Amino acid sequence: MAIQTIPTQPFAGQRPGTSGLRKKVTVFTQPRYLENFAQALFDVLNAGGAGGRALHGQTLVLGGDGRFFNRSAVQIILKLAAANGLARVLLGQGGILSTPAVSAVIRRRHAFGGIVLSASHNPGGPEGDFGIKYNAGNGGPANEALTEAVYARTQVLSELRQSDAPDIDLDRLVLQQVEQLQVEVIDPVADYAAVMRGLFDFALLRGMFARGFAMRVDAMNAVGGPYARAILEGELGAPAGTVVNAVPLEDFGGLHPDPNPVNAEDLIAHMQGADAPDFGAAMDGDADRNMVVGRNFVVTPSDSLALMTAHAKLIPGYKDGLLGVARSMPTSAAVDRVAKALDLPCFETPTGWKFFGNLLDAGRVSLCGEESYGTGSSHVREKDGLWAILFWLSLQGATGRSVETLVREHWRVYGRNYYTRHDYEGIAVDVANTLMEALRAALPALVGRQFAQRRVVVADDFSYTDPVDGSVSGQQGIRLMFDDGARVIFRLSGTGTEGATLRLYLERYEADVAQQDQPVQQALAELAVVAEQVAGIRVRTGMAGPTVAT
Ligand code: VG1
Ligand code: CO
Repeated sequence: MAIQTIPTQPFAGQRPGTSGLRKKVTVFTQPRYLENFAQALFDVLNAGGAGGRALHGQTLVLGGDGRFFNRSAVQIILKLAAANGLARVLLGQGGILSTPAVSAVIRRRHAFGGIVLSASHNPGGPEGDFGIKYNAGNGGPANEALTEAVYARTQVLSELRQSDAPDIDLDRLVLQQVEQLQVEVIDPVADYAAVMRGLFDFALLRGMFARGFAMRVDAMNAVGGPYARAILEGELGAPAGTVVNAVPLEDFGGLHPDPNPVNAEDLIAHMQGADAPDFGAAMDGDADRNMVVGRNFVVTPSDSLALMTAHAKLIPGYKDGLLGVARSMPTSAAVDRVAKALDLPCFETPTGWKFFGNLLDAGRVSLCGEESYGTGSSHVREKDGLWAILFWLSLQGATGRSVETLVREHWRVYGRNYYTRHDYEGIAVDVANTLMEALRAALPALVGRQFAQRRVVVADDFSYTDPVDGSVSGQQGIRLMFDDGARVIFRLSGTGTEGATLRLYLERYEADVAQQDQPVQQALAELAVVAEQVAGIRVRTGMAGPTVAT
């Protein structure tokens, strides 16, 4: 075994997006593509790119969502890690670790950081997507300064350092050696399960299942399966079969592991009808997203965050109250109303979990959420699908109320924020950019403009100044805010791998209980018309409507 120095050339476009570097598998499997990115990351970290300490002699956590190329990518990264001075890698068995589990392991074991191999909710398989993301010592996604430094490094890289050692055994829970690097294969679930035990009343949950509470969790053939099975069926005594599609498959069995009513239609179908279970839930590819469903009733992620905030004191891990809450800008303002009532600080951040890290580290917030089916708390530094499911299960156990009753009561007290997201996928990149530029240029003239009974009070391009480190992130989404609290937001996705995806977010507030039961798309139809009038999406893209509306 020897460490070799291999010449390489930069690949264009290795810039991480909303959540790491995501590309087609066919791109990632080009010789030296993954190697280059990992080498650039190690170079930046060894130069003190994560707060001054070098990576040399440190411990890194490594695992992924089990998608196609996961196992090969692990072997590649280990060979580079061994040649770049790491002392130890904690590797999830089989190369498996969910995103929240990576975060939990980094924090519990005081690791230097971790690498997540996942393209999250993007489809997998040889024709699908792959991804890689670095998480820092706090367990959270690297900040923009670090990801930009890694990108810059990829553009000038000329050498790889890697070991020519043979592949290691990913599946046995033993200590192995690659050069001087120790690779410890760990149980992917143990650390994560310990964190959950510390937050929730497992005895209460066990009692619910003992009394016949029926639940269906769809893991969508992705990485959440082993976690949900071990905790729900193993520790909490839910009947076998409570977790379906529970074995992570390289192509997710052809499913699109994005837990929304469109992609998780099988779960939605099971939650309809008289014999439906009490509670349904789904997770995404890397198990950081969640969808919560009651009998004949789907919970909007923005409402979920608001409701969790309102009831947090019922959960042992949050019984002393919350420090504050944060939501991404496009997420509905439902949580703002709860925060106001509870006198809690409430922050609005750009899209992407990395922006919550500083607020969590500084003790300014306890719960965070995004409209894209992501909720989480200070227990890790990622959104966490199974945590959210256990939270909702606990709320039902503590109150004796159903999902639907909990949400309807919430609307009665706080009002309802009707909310939808329209995705226009696969737009030509230049068409999407021109659309956004035209909108930006039109902003000054939009302020004060009247659309039917509403008037625009704010029209801007969202810019965020991190209250902890003062860093500024501009151009985070175009907002039209109206005098009645309604909002229309436009932004381009930063996780796609084909063309551009335009996301249109629509929201309006309804205080009148008698008006809270309209079909969502109907309730927001007027705002969709305004969006079209302002942005000309259909004219510019030639699309008759969104590809997905959730
Ligand atoms: C999307 C979501 C965003 C989420 C991100 C990563 O990003 O909108 O809220 O944080 O995915 O989630 P974008 O840039 O495509 O809108 V995951 O579960 O894919 O890591
Ligand atoms: Co995800």
